[in-house]
Amino acid sequence: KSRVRNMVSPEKLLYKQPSVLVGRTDVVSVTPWLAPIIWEGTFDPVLIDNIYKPMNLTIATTVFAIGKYDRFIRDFLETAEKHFMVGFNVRYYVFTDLPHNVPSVNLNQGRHLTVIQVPGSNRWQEISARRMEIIQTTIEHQIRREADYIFCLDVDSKFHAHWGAESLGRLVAVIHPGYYEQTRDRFPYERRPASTAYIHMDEGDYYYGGAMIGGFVEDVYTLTKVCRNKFEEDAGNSIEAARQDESHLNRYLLYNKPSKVLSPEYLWQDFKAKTKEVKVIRFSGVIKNYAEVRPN
Ligand code: 2GW
Ligand code: MN
Repeated sequence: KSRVRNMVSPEKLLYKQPSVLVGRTDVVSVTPWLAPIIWEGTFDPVLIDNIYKPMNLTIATTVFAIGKYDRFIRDFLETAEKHFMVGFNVRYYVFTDLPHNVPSVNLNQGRHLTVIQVPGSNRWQEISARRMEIIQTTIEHQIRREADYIFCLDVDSKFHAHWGAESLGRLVAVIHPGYYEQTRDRFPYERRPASTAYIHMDEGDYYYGGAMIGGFVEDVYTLTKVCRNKFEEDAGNSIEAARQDESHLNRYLLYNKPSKVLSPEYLWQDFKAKTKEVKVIRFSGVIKNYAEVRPN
């Protein structure tokens, strides 16, 4: 689709004066390579959405629902309609082996759903590897023409609060809610040098969650292409990274720094109690019965 145009200033919008002295001090809101880390209280959502809205952007959103994960689609879509990129053009792409099980959900104006049939599988390793491949090829054949930005999300999740244009950037990653208080040697990176996802104990920035990748369509295209190739290279050497696609993602992001980092507000887990620095949970993974939803 069209390249992203210059920003248009929000005319006649009254908003609070920004300060260079007063703001959040309990969290770090910029990385050492000067990418913003998005926390509640560091941005004005009305101002940001007003800057981006005149650009008439389209945001692609991909989710996979293979096998019994079809049960998560309804809540995902219904809560996204309430909270995710409200007022923007959104195109959902649902990849599933059971297209007839995709529920019909009422979509707001400017929002569109495409169901794409993909082969089923019983092996997570295969679904995980194929996810990168399918995103890559669908960007090539379709999404590239239809959207400016893309978010690739886990389907076993719900939105609970505002997720808007503050999340847009060239390459966007999210900090995993499980490890942000830990030192890098405790991160579950792939630690075997034989894997192409290998990260040394003394390296690494954050532990990023695999349930959200975002950015310009072309940047996410390159990410999925590289991760897919490395996945396949590992498979050829009979090696599978510790956390599959998440391991490859973390390795990619170490050498290709994200231009924006979302705080764990954008990827929580329902079983985890809220911590004091998290003022709002915007998106979280639901509690699931593993025995019930996962193939053996
Ligand atoms: C099949 C076997 C074992 C585990 C999952 C699946 C499975 C995954 C499936 O039968 N059908 C399916 O549609 N999925 C899709 O993959 C679905 O979109 C789901 O949200 C996504 C990731 O699987 P999930 O949500 O069960 O794994 P989590 O929540 O533990 O995911 C984190 O870790 C993964 C790597 O191990 C991924 O990086 C994922 O993105 C992370 O959030
Ligand atoms: Mn998940």
